[in-house]
Amino acid sequence: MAMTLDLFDPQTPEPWLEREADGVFVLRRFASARAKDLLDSIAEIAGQASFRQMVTPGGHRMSAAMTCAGPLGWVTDRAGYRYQRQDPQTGRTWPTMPDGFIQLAENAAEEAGFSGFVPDACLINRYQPGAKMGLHQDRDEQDFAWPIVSVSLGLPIVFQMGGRRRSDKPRRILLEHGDVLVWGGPARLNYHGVLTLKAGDHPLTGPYRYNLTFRRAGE
Ligand code: MD3
Ligand code: FE
Repeated sequence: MAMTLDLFDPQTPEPWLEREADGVFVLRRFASARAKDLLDSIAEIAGQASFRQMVTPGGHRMSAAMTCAGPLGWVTDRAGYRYQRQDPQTGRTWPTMPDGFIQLAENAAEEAGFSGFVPDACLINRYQPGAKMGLHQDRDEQDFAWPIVSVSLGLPIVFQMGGRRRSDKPRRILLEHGDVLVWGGPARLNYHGVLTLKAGDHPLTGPYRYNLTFRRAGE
């Protein structure tokens, strides 16, 4: 069967841009056409650095399973949150960030007005039904002038976009397969999280939702 690129195929919709706030954009379906490749890469990375549920400094096991790719990886344990070059599970460096990841992150950041974004860390979150991520800030990176680019794959989830303070009432945004969030500027340190993943069966990811977050963590 000949492979053709059909612009009217609902599996490969044309992306569209939604501005949520100053410095915050959702590039709807921006990663749809590349989703299969991204998922193949995730499986390859997980073969070298397996998904694990890390422990917070407070001693709670996170409900999302995580792994990383790139020169730096984000970890948490009883000692704290940090970026480091070694996977604590193996003592080896994290798997290489695939070129397709870097390209996607750079392209998405450019669309949202952040040119020259070169990630040095990709945190991969895997949510199973019941998993969530409470409101938090991402502030372990060195330079908050760089945005964070997040890619949603698989089952949909409700994202909570909070404000500067934890007490600011969050807005709810549904993130679906292929959506890319670019988050920078004055909103970079805003609180955010996701509600509990509901059970489902996605044609490409089965019971899971994956989230890739691309960061510039070092200098
Ligand atoms: C807003 N991940 O990995 S992605 C995280 O769906 C994280 O897995 C969530 O929060 C997830 O830290 C949300 C969207 C996102 C990522 C980073 C941000 C939003 C952000 C950093 C600052 C502000
Ligand atoms: Fe975060």
